[in-house]
Amino acid sequence: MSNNDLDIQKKWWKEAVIYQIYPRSFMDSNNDGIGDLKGIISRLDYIKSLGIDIVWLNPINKSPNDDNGYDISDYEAIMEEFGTMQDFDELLNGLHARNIKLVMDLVVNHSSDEHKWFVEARKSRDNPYRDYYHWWPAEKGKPPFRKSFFDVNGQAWEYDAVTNSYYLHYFSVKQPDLNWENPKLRKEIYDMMKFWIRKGIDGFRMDVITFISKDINFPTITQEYLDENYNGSWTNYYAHGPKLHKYLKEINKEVLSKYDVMTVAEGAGIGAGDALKFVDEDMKKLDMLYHFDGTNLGYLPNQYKHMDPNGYSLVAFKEVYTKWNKKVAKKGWGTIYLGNHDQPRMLSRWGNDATEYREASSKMLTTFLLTMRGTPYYYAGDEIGMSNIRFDKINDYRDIETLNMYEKIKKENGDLQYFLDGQKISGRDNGRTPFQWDNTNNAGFTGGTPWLTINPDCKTVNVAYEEIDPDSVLHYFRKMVKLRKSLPELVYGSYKTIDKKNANIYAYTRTLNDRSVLVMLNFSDQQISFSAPVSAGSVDEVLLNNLQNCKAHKNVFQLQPYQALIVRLL
Ligand code: ISL
Ligand code: CA
Repeated sequence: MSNNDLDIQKKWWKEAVIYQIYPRSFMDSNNDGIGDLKGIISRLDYIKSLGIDIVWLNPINKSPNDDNGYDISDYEAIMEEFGTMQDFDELLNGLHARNIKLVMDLVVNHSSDEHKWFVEARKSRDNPYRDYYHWWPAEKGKPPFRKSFFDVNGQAWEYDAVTNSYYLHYFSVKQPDLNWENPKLRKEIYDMMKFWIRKGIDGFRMDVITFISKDINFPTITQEYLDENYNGSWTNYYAHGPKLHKYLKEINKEVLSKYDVMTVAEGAGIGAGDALKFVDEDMKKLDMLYHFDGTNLGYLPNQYKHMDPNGYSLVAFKEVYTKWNKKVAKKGWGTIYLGNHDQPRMLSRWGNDATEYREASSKMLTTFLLTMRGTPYYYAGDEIGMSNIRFDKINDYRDIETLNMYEKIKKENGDLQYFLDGQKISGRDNGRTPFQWDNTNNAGFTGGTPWLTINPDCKTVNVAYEEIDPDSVLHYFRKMVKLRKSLPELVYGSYKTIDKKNANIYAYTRTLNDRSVLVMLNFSDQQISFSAPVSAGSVDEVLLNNLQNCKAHKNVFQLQPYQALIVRLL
């Protein structure tokens, strides 16, 4: 045991399990095919039954839904499809009554082009809202290239004839970037944050917050420059704006420091070396950030999220999580996730969704998420083992990222089939198909036509079915949550990897006050013999096992495909 374990400041958000709900896909209450707040309210007892502590809701603010709510047209109103402010209050009260906290998405790198600020700003160059956004007057010539992630031409500057100027949009043309240089804009955002905190919410997940500061001289940037300074990536460049940390400090001072709320940054473009700049408590900025080093593993370089035919290397996977943990071992705090609304399903991406391995590998991944050091962000649907839907046709998709990327490749006469094959692995809609409640029509999600096709595996992969089966993925998740909550070493204990170079097994100990547990995870579809680095007598009891058998002789474990074992060490 190291003394540092004891020095870690205790916080409710370090001890919590966070459950992420994509409202559009969770439960539809009025049969329009779109999940809504009343739908979530109707499932509060289910959410409570999971044992989780915090719900993170993807954006529910008023939005024309160009990017499913990540394009906000009124920060203090609720999206019509999702319900009313009354519904929101009821949801918040319902969660709090069950001792569950609520974290909301804060989308302030950009607004919708239908937000009144932008509607005004584009009217004239001297409009009072003009400086709420970034403009490039056309008489200066074409603006220097900036990449847009969701633009059909890949260009982040859009020409607007009304004022003969271009505006900046890192995401779609309907998501103009807000100008954080403007103190009036910043004040509006801080007031808006306070509005929600005063309503009683418990924190914010901050969407692409690393992108808010721009070099407003807009220098010309070449690929060589990106290669040399930003590992070739626009995301990395966008994440290192000159005033980012000034703004984060200001957000903390003006808003966060006044309340007991948690924050987690979407850490796009941030490497482990920068982690403490964000989450060192002494710097008074944010509490947590989630990185992309894990979720980006195994994709081919320079090709749009196509999987390397050799898959990903478990050794590299272990290195990523070990490296990040090390950065926050003494100061700050980490996060762990394997999927969310921007990612394919964790089972398909990191486990094995073939029928024979579906359950074992789902449970194994759940064991990983809930035994690692750092706050787990668990994505709704993973607790029942939902998998990628793997659409064949572009028409099946609803996600602007996939649709606009397709248009772009088409314009460039690129290989559309290759792109579609890649989307089966990495497309965001894989993680957005409606939640599977039972085996009735539309999986019990809606009585209407679902906004996105429901995964046909819903006949057997659903809550109702798994409630009855005591060995289901769902029951395992509940057991695992309980175990985490009953063992302080799984929250505050130090983390140490074992047999780092083992290509199939991820094993580590978690230790607090001389109490240790050993976690062994078989990430492969083979039986693997694993020598635990402990003397035979020191393995005490098996605390959790995702399969029926535990074959062990002295300290050698025969781990079955995707087996997960947690044992107490004496
Ligand atoms: O940098 C990227 C380009 O590939 C992405 O990883 C990017 O960081 C990510 O897509 C940002 O996600 C967040 O902001 C988007 C929204 O579409 C996502 O759903 C959200 O999670 C724009 O608001
Ligand atoms: Ca609805």
